Amino acid sequence: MTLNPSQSSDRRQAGGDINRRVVAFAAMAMCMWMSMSAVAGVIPIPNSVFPSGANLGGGGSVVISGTDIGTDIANTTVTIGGVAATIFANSNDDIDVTVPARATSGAVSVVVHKTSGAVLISDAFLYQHDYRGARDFSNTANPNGPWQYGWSIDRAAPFQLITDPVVRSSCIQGWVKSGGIPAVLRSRSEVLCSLSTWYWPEGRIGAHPAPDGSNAVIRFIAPETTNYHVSGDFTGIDPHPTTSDGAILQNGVELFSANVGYNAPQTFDLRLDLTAGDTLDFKVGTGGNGFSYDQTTLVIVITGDILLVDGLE
Ligand SMILES: [Ca+2]
Repeated sequence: MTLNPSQSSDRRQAGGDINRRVVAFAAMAMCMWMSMSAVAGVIPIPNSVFPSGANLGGGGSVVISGTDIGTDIANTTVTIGGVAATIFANSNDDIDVTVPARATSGAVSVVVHKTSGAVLISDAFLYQHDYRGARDFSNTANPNGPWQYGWSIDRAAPFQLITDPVVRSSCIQGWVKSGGIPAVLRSRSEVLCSLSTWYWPEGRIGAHPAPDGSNAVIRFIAPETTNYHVSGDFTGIDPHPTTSDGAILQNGVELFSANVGYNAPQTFDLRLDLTAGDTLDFKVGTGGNGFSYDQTTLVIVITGDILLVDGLE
């Protein structure tokens, strides 16, 4: 098949019209874009959600970071899995939110809404049935679901809640008893935090004893009656070095204890039958030689058998 000259000419004419229309449309679109940009500004792009998960009860503190993401906070909202997350702090480049509760486990999306538009981070956040001391940490609520942050005069003494205002620095946040310590803190950084004399691994929860020998305590209260797998470690993070002690008590009865040095994890791996309401206290003391340089971090992972049989895991 060949094209006759008129057909070819018509098509060239048609092509020219299309080209002119494309150019005109592009120019119009550019004007519209420039106008919208001038009015609304550029939408800040989040580059991380940290930690990127929670237990189903929610309540944990999460940092959403990105250049200028925390500006114009009065006109900013955040949803996690379609439910509003409460903003409780911000700086120019991050927003701190409290995670909403959720009925089922699984990945959900995070959306940051600004006046200039909304940014979707697909499947950025994972709800799980287990409990993790660091991931579930709250900078706004104490008690926080099954978790409480506090202190005791010594290892055997009763737990007392810390009710003083929280501290929040460039890379740590948390609960500090009036006077400075004991303290229960969590790194809010995705990288190793070098602060004071510490080398604090990203995302870890920590506990520091006091000069009078008072222990810092992280308490877990069993939400269900079942068998629980409790695992993790105590690790010193001060090279001067840390000389603390770590202990785990069930309803005040000691199950585990270890002296804790610098960068040498003291691990625990327990199977425990707990009744709903039973307490597990994770305590950090001075090691019997003073409190200096005793900043200690913990990994705590708790999984209840009854939570694994609903087919969602
Ligand atoms: Ca010590």
